[in-house]
Order: sequence, then C-alpha cells, then structure tokens
Amino acid sequence: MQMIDLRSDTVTHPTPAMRQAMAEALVGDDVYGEDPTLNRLQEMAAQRLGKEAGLFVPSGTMGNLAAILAHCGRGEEVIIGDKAHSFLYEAGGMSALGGVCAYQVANQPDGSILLEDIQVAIRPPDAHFPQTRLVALENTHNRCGGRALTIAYTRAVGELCRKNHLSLHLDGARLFNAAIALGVEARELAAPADSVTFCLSKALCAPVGSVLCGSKDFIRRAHRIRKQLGGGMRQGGVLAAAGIVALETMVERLAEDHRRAKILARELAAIPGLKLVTEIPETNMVYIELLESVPMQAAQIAQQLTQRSILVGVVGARRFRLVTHYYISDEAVDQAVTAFTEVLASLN
Ligand code: TLP
Repeated sequence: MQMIDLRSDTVTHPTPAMRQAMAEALVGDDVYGEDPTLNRLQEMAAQRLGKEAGLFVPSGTMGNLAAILAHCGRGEEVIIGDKAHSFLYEAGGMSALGGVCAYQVANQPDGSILLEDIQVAIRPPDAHFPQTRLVALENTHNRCGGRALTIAYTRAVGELCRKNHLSLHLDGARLFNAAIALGVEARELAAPADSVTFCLSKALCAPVGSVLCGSKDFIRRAHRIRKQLGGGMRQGGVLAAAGIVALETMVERLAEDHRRAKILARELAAIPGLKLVTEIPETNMVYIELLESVPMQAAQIAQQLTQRSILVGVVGARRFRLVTHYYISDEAVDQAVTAFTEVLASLN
C-alpha cells in the first residue's frame, strides 16, 4: 500500500504538468540574468504580490535569510515571534552569517504579535543597545496551527513599523494558503510589508524554490546576498518552469486542502485519547495531542501509524502535526482517521 504522507506539504512531488514544463523550459545563465524562464517567474511573482521585483531562491530559509541580511547589518536587531520559523528552525542563520540579533516576543495563539509587545521591543537610541531595524511576521503561522494573519492586522504592524522607521519582512512561506482561507488577494496581505518570501515547493507542489519580493532597490541588495550564500543558480529555469505552473494552476485548489484539514481535525478530535491543540484549522495544518490517559508517547504512536502506511509529524513528546496537500485525498483522510482509531483502541 502506498504511504499516506501527512508530515508536511513539503513532501509534495511535482505534478506531470510541472515535469513537462521543466523538460521544455527555455534556459540561460541566470548569473548573467539571462534565464528567460526564471526572469518570467520572478516577474510573475512580483506582480502577484504587488511588489516591484522578485528573486528566485532555492529555499524559504534562504529567502528569509537574504531578506533579513538585506534589511539589517551586523549588531542590528530584528523583532520576531518566539514561535517564528526563522527564529526556531533556520539554524540561527541570521546570527551565524549576518551577526543579526533576534529580539523574541511572544506569538499569540493566532500567530500574531501584540502591537504593544512590538512597541516595547523597539530599542531607544542609546549606544548600549543593538539598533532595531526590522519586524518579522509569518503568514500563515506554522507553529501556531497554520493560522492566517488578516490584512487589518498586517497593516497595523506596517504602520507601527513606518512610524518607527523600521522595515517589515513577511515570511509568507504559505501566503497563498492565507489568501485563500481569508478570501483575499495575496498582494493585499503583502502590501504592508517591505519584503515577502513565499514558497513554491510546499502546498503549491513545485520541487524546489521560493521567491523573495520587494522594491527594486531591496532586491538588488538581496541578489548580492544570494550570491554570497551560493544561491546563484545558472540554468535555474528548469526549476522556475515548475514554479510558473504552480502559480498558474495550484493556488485556487488550496481550498480543497483546507476543507480536508477541517474534516481530519474534527474526526481526529472525536477519537478517545486525542485532542486538538488549536481550534478547527483555517488552512492545511492539524495539530493534535495525546491526552494524559494515553500510556504511550507520540513517537511510539507514530511508529505504529507507519506500520499502517500513515506518516505523521511528531512535534513534541505528545504532539503531532498533520498537513494536508495535493496528494492527500478524501480516502487518505479516512485512512488516517481509521489508523489513529485502531492504534489508540489497541492500547486499551
Ligand atoms: N517548514 C517546514 C519545516 O522546516 C518545519 C515544514 O515542514 O513546515 N517558513 C515557514 C513558515 C516554513 O514552514 C518553512 C518550512 C520555511 C520558512 C523554510 O522553507 P524551506 O524548507 O524551503 O527552507
């Protein structure tokens, strides 16, 4: 039986249409700026997000890093949520490679950061302190259950930043999931931010790549940093071709993943021994945990699920993350629920 892989939407493979576009892509040397397919993807992405320019990068991690390094110099500071991907899961790149300090503030359960917490974190002009340069938000917020930040909230943070002469970066790895869930355009969510990264290689199914978008001047700086990081990709058009198919055909269908995540969450929550960590999901992530009554840890349960062909993310001693995506059908959702039911029933 084929594995049902709910660990992440990053596990998605390119679709047949993407593979065909990749095979037929016109390419050139992108370090000379001569890859027509890559140039087209960058233009499309920038246009879609309402920014002047775009820069194709190999990963969301490099997009966020290049953005933070383009906004902040050594010894300068970014105000960032304590559950932000860039803070928790990007190997400390901003400090290791850019000497940038991270001032952590609490993420609220909905993924936002309180405006008053941002205000308090802004450093006064005093030689004792690192200088605050940037605020970073994440939409959708991965560790906060895939919650979507609204246009109104993002605007309010943008205004606070402008008032204090700070820039705003948005880690929009799953920005299109947020846009679909809220019924708005991605460019409206991106408008208050000076820079935005979004990923082609997650729910949009492309094999590799993200695009960093911003003003022409900002992208010029980020382009040099991408080169320093070794991210200049010669005939990258082969990858960009899949990204173009992703943007053209894979955005609207995200609603299906969100519908299935809601069903999955409701059905898992009804199984004795399980409870939802966050409410019914807005997008494609279900976080669920084991009640105290369950005499096993999440890793052991996950092993038993694997034997039933279900792969889930273990994100804590008693916590799972399940992510729906293009390759998770209604039947796959049913099979995952059945597997959880059987494994938990077998413990009684
Ligand atoms: N997230 C991955 C893991 O690293 C946790 C996942 O499976 O969800 N921003 C956000 C919000 C992300 O969720 C991720 C990847 C990234 C950035 C980094 O993207 P990549 O993996 O392309 O470097």
